[in-house]
Amino acid sequence: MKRVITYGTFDLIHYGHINLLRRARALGDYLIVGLSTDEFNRDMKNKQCYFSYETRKELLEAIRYVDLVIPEENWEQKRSDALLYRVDVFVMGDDWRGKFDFLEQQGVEVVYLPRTPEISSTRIKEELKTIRREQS
Ligand code: C2G
Repeated sequence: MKRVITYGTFDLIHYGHINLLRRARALGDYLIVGLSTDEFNRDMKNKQCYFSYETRKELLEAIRYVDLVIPEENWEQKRSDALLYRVDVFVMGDDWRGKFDFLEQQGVEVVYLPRTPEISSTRIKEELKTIRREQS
């Protein structure tokens, strides 16, 4: 069984996330998602999520490409996660290109996939704010 892992915040799940998860899963037989906790987002990623960790986890677990969701609590856990979950392939969008190549030293294949253009959680939030302003 080829085990794949990826990490992210996955707030306001959109087709860019789904495109990433589908391609990641296609690289193996089992996909693990390291989901950024609310604390990690707030303290280390400077991200204010719309949905809580529990809700974001529930949404991810409903996606056919996702087999397991684990908490991402810090930047350093990728090495130990790769060992603990016997990961073969690590996947991220190419906005992270080069940032996690160190995992190759422990025999993990590192793959950066092209991001889906245009869409982002930030853009969705901005456009919703505009709609709300126009309606008020
Ligand atoms: N993504 C994508 N296309 C988009 C938006 C996101 O391919 N239009 C990918 C990102 O490249 C990432 C994944 O979807 O691989 C999750 O995106 P985010 O939730 O924004 O995750 P990020 O904040 O990049 O956190 O330790 C790694 C970090 O937790 C990654």
